[in-house]
Amino acid sequence: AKSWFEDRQQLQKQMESEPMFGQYAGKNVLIVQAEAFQTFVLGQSIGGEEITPNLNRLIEQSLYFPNFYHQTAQGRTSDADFLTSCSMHPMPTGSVFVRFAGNEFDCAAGILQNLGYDTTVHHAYDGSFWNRNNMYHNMAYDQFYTLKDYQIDEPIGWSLGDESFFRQTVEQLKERNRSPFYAMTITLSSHHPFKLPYVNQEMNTGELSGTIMGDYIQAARYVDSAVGKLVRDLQDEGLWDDTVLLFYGDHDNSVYDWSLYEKFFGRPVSELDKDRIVRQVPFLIHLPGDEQVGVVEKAVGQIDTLPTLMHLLGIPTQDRYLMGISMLSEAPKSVVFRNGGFTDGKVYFIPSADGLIENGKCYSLEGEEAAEIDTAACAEGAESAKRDLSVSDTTIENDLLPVFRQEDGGF
Ligand code: GP9
Repeated sequence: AKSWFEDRQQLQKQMESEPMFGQYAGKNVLIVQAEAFQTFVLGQSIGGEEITPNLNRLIEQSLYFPNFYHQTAQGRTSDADFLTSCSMHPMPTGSVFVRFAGNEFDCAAGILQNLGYDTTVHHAYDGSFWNRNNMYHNMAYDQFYTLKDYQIDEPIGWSLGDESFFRQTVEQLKERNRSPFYAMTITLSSHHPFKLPYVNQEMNTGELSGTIMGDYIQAARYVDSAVGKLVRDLQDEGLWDDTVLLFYGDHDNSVYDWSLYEKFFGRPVSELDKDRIVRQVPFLIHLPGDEQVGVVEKAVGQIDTLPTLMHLLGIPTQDRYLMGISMLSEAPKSVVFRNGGFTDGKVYFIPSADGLIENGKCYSLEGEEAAEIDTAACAEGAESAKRDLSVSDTTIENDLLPVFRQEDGGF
């Protein structure tokens, strides 16, 4: 496993000579991990009304990654948190947060705390859910704001509405009055089954009204409004121009009735469409000053989030054990899914249940229309995906980071 990481560290080193390295050194970082928020609702309208008007505008002022994929497994929201914060794969069963909260990892909060950042995590729910209390302690957050730190003045779903959650989170950050800060926020209002109070249902969802998809779209619209208010709040508080904002979806919405998607898109969805719809979640980075704006088409995944942040902040990672690669780097990469599937942007591999590569499905993404091709074209990538997953599993199961560091001569 260590030699795999050494190769990865060489690729990661490449980012230090790339243009954006360190361009946002010392800036605040605010992360929004949005519950079950998927890419397919972005840029879409129903009856002429945009579902996500605020995010659509924010994307135009940000670096946007349309080919970003979640890589979560059974640990759902906690897996997304682990992937993005610690740049390793989730386990095939259970949640790393629950099973391995005592391990050593190289996570964002710890790295940034060492460099003088104030590190906080905010989630308006029971702190013990997903074993967060223990895992966040391990990840070196200065404070974990949980349900008990919020006033439930907007009751929605499991606890507090995202609008109030963001407003109170900005107040918490102001009260702390420390900079630079690294704040991770985890939303909740768009949790399955997406039923919002009537007053929060802002959209007319047309023929989807009364279906779970209609409810999901209402929830997406509500989250979009909450993000719009968060941005205005950050502007009003004078934080906007000093803060790198990341927004991403954690995982899919567990709605697998494909007739609803066919209604939504007004066209049939293929097997490949289904796999991509389930795995694609939004990812955008808003950078202070609106200086860096554009669409990055590269295929990237949640595991690449931490290296990307390190790239922007100018923090070298060649002595860290991160499995991702900066999304802003030219280094080639593929996105590996927990089921053994992968994509490098050119091909897309869907594995079969028996795990035999020749029984999987390999698609070419090049050309006008995606087309199924011989699995031989995906064989090397699928082998490499297996290796990545097994390196991650071995490292986590045996808590190898302290061993690696000892071999490196201490840390
Ligand atoms: C609960 C929230 C939901 O705290 O993070 O987690 P999920 O059920 O989506 O994994």
